[in-house]
Amino acid sequence: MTGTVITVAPTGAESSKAVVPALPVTLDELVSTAKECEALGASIIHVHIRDAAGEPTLDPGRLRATVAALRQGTDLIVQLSSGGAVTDPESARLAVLDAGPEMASCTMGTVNFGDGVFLNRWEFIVDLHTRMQERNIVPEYEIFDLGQMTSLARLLNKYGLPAGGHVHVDFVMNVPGGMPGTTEALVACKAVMKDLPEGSTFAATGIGRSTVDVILASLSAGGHLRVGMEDTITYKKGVPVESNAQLVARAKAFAELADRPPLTTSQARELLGVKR
Ligand code: KMH
Ligand code: ZN
Repeated sequence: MTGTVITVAPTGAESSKAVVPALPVTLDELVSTAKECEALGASIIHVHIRDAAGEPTLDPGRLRATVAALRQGTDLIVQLSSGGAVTDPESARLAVLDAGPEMASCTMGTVNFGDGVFLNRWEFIVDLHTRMQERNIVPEYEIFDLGQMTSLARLLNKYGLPAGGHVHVDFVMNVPGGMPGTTEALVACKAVMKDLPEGSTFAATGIGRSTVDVILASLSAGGHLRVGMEDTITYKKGVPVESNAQLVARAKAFAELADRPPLTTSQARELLGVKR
């Protein structure tokens, strides 16, 4: 399939509504953002949710309601974050799977994350991977640094393929503490794709000002794209992002220029082995 899977990551756990008023934090805001982004060519939504005060939460009831509302309002592949915020305990992160998403993230190692630590112990990763296998939830393996690709190869060798049988990774680049958002780093990660099963696919996202560099590098290397206000709140130097739709529209334009237009939601499901 020659098109591009565009994932939108609209909210994240790091920005606050007070500082970024355009950030979708309520369920209504999230669903209308999702609809806009789907219409522009997004096929996956990577979801972090907020509580009534706009703070990050992994509340099980809210997660279930979010999955239901996104399913009802869109055909997007719903990918819940199992990463949460750096302060979330492992038990709450594992319980995210109980909300029954089609996909969930699975980060392949511990990384410094700004002033915090995004902790992902080996045993925790194994737990996430095997629970997703049991529940037919397709993982997106999140890679913040090169060595995490080696951990992924080890995970798959020891514990088998994920639900759906297809391996898809996302290079999350330029987190302060992780790999840089550069073409060189992306090429290094792509080189290690050879250690993953034949046909494995990758997407990439560049945090902050590396966003456009990473879009261009990923498209030119045959990769897919993730964009959204989880990853960048500045459209270009000195210009705040107006909406997630603005970022998806830009990603779509780049993908079309590269002659790899956005895949539809059903094409993305077929590629990634995701069953609705
Ligand atoms: N919020 C970060 C600490 C994920 O969603 O799986 C973790 C994160 C990764 O965003
Ligand atoms: Zn996330």
